[in-house]
Amino acid sequence: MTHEYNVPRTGQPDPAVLLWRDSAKPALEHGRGAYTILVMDTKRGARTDKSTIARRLAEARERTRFLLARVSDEDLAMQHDPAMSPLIWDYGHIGNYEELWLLQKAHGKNLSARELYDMYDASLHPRAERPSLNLMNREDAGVYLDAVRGAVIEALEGADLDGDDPLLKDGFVYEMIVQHEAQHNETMLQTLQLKKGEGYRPDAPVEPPAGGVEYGEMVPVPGGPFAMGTGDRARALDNERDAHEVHVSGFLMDRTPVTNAAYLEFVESGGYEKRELWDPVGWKCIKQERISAPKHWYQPEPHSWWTQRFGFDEPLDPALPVVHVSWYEADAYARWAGKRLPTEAEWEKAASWDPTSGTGRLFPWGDEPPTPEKANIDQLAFRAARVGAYPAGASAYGVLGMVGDVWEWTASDLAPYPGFEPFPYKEYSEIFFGPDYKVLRGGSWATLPSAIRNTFRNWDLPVRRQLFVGFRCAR
Ligand code: AVJ
Ligand code: FE
Repeated sequence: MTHEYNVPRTGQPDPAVLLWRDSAKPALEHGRGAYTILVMDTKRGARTDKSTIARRLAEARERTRFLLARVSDEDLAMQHDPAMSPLIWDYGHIGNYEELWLLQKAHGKNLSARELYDMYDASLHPRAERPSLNLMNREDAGVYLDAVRGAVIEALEGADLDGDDPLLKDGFVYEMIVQHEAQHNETMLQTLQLKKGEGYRPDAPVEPPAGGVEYGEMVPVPGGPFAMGTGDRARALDNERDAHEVHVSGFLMDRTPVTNAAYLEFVESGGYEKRELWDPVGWKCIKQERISAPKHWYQPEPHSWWTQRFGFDEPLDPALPVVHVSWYEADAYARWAGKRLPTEAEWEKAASWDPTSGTGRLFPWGDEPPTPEKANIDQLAFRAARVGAYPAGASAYGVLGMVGDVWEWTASDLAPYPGFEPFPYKEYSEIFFGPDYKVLRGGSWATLPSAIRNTFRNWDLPVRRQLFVGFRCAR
């Protein structure tokens, strides 16, 4: 099958290059130790200028291609897990979603045929169905993505970001698309972690800091009101809005995520055999699936635990945060430890609230953009670091590692904030509201800086373990 687009494909200068002519060239390439993505300051009403938008779009694309360049055509087309799309679907979907929002919805322009929209519409095809679609291969998808991007950059030059259209206002729809590509980058890494056969390891990862702290200390967070969520309409997604006052009672929060060492005690003390520790649905699920340890853990011999990361075997590092656990496993561990999972509100207060100024922070450490000293994000280390390895990233209350390393399960179901309005479409978050989905916070080492902040809400089913997800406890 060939796909036709109404955009010249060759002999044209790349408009993205023209647009970023004046702005500084991205300071660093992947793996060289710092971030290429500038985090705009949403707090003071500043908005991203067009050359920064173009640059961010280019950076997200660079990362997508960096990740996929190391995957064979066969592995790109295969479905590696029934819960995940073939990687080639993600690739085409990234382009089609961009066409839908940055061309069709924002500017009334169109490049491709209806059939392409149908194929790459996530709500039309459950992940298990996606391999049977007549998907574009790497080359065709690459041409398509470039054609869309070329037209997008062209349209951006004339876009009115100061008008009344809420989609374009302050660049919202562009921010949404940058975040979408970033989210799919992380999804693709989840798929690569599930992949069997040849291992996956990118070049030049940055060494995460070696230092860490013992797991176990708890930090007091006083009760009282704080502002949860955000009124930001430029960068935040619909489910993060609006800012609203929430009262929480005083509580204790784990200073760091739960480590492999701590979780191993739970495993070895028979935690997976004690029904009373488990949510009844979780109990049924672990018994049915014969689950007795986090995903990817195994024992070559009794009491020796190893794990597989991206197809490579390594001994379990006791100081790393536990990862690839379901909500049910996190919940059972917390009960076993005499603790509980934090609610979403508790998590956000511990991460964002600055009791001195009485305001929320964009990141745990403040409003300044992430750096490799503050958080393990952006796929630079390509793994989680030991807990407590980023003291410079502490929140106002002194809680560590809230952004980066591993996503953290919370006790809360995904629910709308007061006055929630779906924007720009119900399928982004509204259709997931309700008791089926649990909220995850904080991002992982695989999350791009553009796609994480203290107010960001992620969600998944409580049985899922494919995310780079761990947890911390409260009491
Ligand atoms: C917010 C991460 C749960 O991956 O399903 C991607 C984000 N929305 N494409 C997902 C999303 C549309 C979403 N999560
Ligand atoms: Fe998507």
